[in-house]
Amino acid sequence: NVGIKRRMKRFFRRDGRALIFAMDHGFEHGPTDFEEHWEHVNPRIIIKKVVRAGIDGVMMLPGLARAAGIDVKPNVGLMIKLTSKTNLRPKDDQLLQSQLGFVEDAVKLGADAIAATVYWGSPQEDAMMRQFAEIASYAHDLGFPVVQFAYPRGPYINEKYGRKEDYRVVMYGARAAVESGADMIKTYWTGSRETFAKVVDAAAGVPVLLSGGAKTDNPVDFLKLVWDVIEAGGAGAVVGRNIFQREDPEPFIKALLRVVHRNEDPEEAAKA
Ligand code: FBP
Repeated sequence: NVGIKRRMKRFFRRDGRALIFAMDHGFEHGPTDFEEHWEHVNPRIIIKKVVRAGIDGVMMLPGLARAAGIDVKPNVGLMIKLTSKTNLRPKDDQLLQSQLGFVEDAVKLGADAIAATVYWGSPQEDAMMRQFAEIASYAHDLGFPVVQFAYPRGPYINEKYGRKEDYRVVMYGARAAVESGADMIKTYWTGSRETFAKVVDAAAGVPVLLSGGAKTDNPVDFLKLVWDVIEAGGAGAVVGRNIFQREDPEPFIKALLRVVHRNEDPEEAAKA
C-alpha cells in the first residue's frame, strides 16, 4: 500500500528511526502530570518547543489537536490516537481503553498515522482487539499506517510472570500487535538490550518504539535507555514525561535525536 509507505516516512528518517513526542497525558493521567512545569500544560507552548528542537513526530488525541488548533509543521508527523481512559475510573475498569474518536476525525485533522492501545492480557482484551481491528481495517483501506500501543497488563500476567515488563510478556504483546495488523509498535522497556532484541525479533520487521515511561531524575539515564533501545534494533521512542516534565526540553530533545539518529554515546550527546 503506497499510502501507508509514504505516510510512515513522515515519522521515520532514512535510517528507519524516529523520535516522537507523546501528549495524551492530560486525559490518560490527568493534568497533574504537567505540574512540574505547568506552562507545558498548554499544548501550543510545548509543541512549539518540541518542533523547534527537531522532533520527528507528535502524538495526541483528536480533541487536543482540534481544540488547540495545533499547527504542526508539514515535515513533522502527526499521530492521532483514538483510544484512551481516564485515571478517574474505578480500578476494575482501568484495564480497558475506550474509543473516543474515529478514523475520519484523524484524517480530517491531517493525521499521518492512527494509533490505538491494546492491553494484552486484560480481562477486556476482546473488546480492545475488536476496536483495534475496526480502526486498522478502515485506516488501511484509506492508506494510513496504524500504530499499536501494545501494553500487556492484567492479573494473569502478574500471577505467571511477576511483572508486565518481563521480556516474555512484552515480546508476546509485540507479536500480537504484528499479528493483529500493526504497522508500528510502541511498548515497554524489558530491562536489557538482549531481551529487547528478542522483542524486536518477535515483531518480525515491524518497527518497535520504546514507550518513554516516568521521568528519570538524571537525564543521561534516559539517554542511555534510548541508546540501548537503538543498539537492540529498536526503531526509536515515543516520549512524553521525559520531555515535558523537564524545565528546558529543547537541548534534551536534541541530545535524544543525536542518540537515535547518530548512535551518539549518551554522555557525549548530553554534553554537546
Ligand atoms: P510517557 O513517555 O510519558 O511514558 O508517555 C507514553 C505513554 O504511552 C502515553 O502516551 C500515555 O499517556 C502514558 O504513557 C500511559 O502510561 P501508563 O499506561 O503507564 O500510565
